[in-house]
Amino acid sequence: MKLIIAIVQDKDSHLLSDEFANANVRATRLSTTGGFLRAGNTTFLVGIEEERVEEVLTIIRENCESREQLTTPPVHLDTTLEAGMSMPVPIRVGGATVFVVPVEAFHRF
Ligand code: 2BA
Repeated sequence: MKLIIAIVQDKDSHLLSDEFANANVRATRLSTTGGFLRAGNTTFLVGIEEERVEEVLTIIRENCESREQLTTPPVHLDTTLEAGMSMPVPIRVGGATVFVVPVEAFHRF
């Protein structure tokens, strides 16, 4: 068994939940916060048999969209501008950041 940890944008999380349910994939949603943007995102925990990992990755790939977002860098990082005048810069936030990790044991009591 594997544990898939997928961090996705909030905008994609409802559709992804629906698609997991349609495919009979059990998942837990956590409300999380990105360390860089400090904005909300959603983390899914999916415990799944090894032979279904590719299926789950395909569902994630097909339902999570990469988007450009404007962010204002912290003033101390923007050396080109006077203090207090940081300009928004575009960054591309991924469709999903996914970790696949081995599971030593799985119990459902
Ligand atoms: P955030 O940390 O809020 O990052 C949002 C986006 O900001 C990132 O998109 C990336 O485009 C940019 N970014 C992040 N750190 C940066 C840095 N040090 N310098 C320049 N740009 C930076 P993604 O890479 O698609 O990440 C989306 C979210 O996935 C992240 O939100 C974070 O919550 C999570 N994440 C990404 N990589 C991770 C990792 N290695 N470990 C744990 N969580 C991760």
